[in-house]
Formats: sequence, C-alpha cells, structure tokens
Amino acid sequence: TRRAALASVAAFGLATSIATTASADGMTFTMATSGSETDQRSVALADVFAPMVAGFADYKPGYNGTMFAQGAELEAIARGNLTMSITSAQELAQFFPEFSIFATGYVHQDAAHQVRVFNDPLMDPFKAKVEDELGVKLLSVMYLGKRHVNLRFTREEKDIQTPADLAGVNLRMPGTDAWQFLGKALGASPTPLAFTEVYTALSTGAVDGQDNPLPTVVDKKFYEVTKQIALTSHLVDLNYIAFSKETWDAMSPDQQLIVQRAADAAAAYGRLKQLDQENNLAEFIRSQGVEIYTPDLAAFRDHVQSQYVGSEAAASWPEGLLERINELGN
Ligand code: KDO
Repeated sequence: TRRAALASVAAFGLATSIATTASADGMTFTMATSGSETDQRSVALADVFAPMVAGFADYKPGYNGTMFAQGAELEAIARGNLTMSITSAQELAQFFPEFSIFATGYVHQDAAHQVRVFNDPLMDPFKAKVEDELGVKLLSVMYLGKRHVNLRFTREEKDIQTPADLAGVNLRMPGTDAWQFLGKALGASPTPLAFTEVYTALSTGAVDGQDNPLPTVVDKKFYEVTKQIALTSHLVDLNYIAFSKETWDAMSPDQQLIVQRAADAAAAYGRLKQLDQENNLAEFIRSQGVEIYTPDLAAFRDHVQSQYVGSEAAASWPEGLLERINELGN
C-alpha cells in the first residue's frame, strides 16, 4: 500500500517533491525546522532519533528554514511534501484555535508539567483532530525553554519592571496570532518576523528586541546585538514532533513503534540538554555585556493572565481544560 500511496501522489504530480519516498533501500524522513543545526532539538533528532530509525529510514533534516519557511511546515506535511517538523502550539492554533491554550503565557509551569499535559488524556482530542483533519501525528513534546524579554536597550535606557515599562517597545514575536497576542499581553508592541530574520533586525534596529529562552540567545548569538534580558519567564515554551500520518500508515507496526520510541527518546534527551543549558548560560551571556535581571514577575503574570480572560482565544478553549492543566502543575 505504500506503493499505492506513492502512485496516488505521483498521479497528482507530486512525484518530484521532497515528500517521504520509499525505495528498495527504505524510506526517507525529511525534517524541516527554522532552528539551527546546533539547536538542542535539532541535535536530539540527529543524534538520537536518526540512529534509532536508521534500520529502515534515512533522516534528512533541513535547518534554518531552508527547506520550508517558518510556519509553512505543517501544510507541507499535510500536502505530502514533508515528513516531519518541530512544530509549535502557536502554529497548530492557526488551524485549530483551541491549541492557543498551550501557547498562553504563564500556563505551563516547567518542562515536567509540559510532559504531564502532553501525556494526559486531555490531549487525546487535540491529537486526534490534528491527525484526522491535517494528516499530522504529534509524536512527542520537546522542551524549548522559558522565554524572556531580550532588548537592544541598556538597562539605563530602559529598565523593565512591569508591563507598563514595555509600552511602545517594538518586540519581535513569531508571526502568528497567538504570538502577537502574547506580545501585546506583555505590554509591548509586537512585530511579526520569521525567526531567521531576527538577528539582522536586532542589529539594524528594525526591532527593539525579541523573546526566546537563554539557549536560543546563545545559539543565535543574539547577545551580540542586545544589551539586556528581563527574566519574565512569560512562556515555558514547547514544541511537538510532528510526523506525516501518510508515512506513519505506510509503516509496519514494528516500524511505528520504533519511530514513536525514537521520538520520545529524542525529546527526553533534548529536554535534559536544554534544561542544563538554561541553568548554565547566564554567566556566559553576562560576560558578553548583556545585563540579566528579574523584573516584577507578579505584575507580569497578573497582567498577562488578565489579558486572556474573556479573549477570543480563550473562547475556543474546551470547558474546564485550563483547570485540568493547572491540576497537573506543581
Ligand atoms: C521563534 O521564532 O522565536 C521560535 O522560538 C518559536 C518556536 O515555536 C520555534 O519555532 C523556534 O523559533 C524555532 O524552532 C527556532 O528555534
């Protein structure tokens, strides 16, 4: 039936695409991310996932948005042009608004909480919908880290203690509604921009700042073009390993089990590495001339949470879900 699936793909003229292909030797899993090759999630997939599936599949990653631009990956999987991506709840919320709950500020508490939420039955209808309506399986949850506000201003120029201090600050956020909402909820003026454009935009002053976890600040060298980080921890950010259902259905049950185990192992490995980096990078970033400090967290949390109450995003959340997520916290 894998051949039949390929035949039908060919019939639609997609045979020359970079979709999952089967050959006498096995399958090819293409993976697109806007992250770099040295991003821990990329490393985890290359070093843990790829060897585990190597018995029947070649892993072909494309980094830095070169294979597909940020935000185009899910559609590429749905159309049969890509096997895998490291996707976000914000991107899924473009198709299924209720995913915005997982992209909401100050909801997830830490990496372990994300895992409990992902593995809880509360996720089942979310996973089923993505699978049925988009042809994408969410295999595992990856940890990106605590996002903080990282600005070009020195602290003398702008001291960020509360959301009011971000008024008028042109803060780059990724380009979906859920991200823009969060940027506004923080008190800033969000500007949508693809991840691959951020360094240049910071260096030219096209934006005043960006938000990402400390490991990303180091991986992308944002410390070269910024002067301060206010540790707002406004989003304990996650990604999902997204996988083509068409490819999944073409595999044997044994292969499916191996892919699932490989995804879980990569996510677990990447999580530990990312947590370790997150806990150890502040000193290095400071040594590069970036001031790191903690603002009034209660002020940020209260303001951000109050912005979601009664919002359009919150209207899409299943009844009682936020309470259930909170119960799974600490
Ligand atoms: C970003 O664009 O800031 C972001 O951190 C958003 C995440 O959802 C994720 O897509 C990530 O970029 C990319 O994988 C690059 O690290």
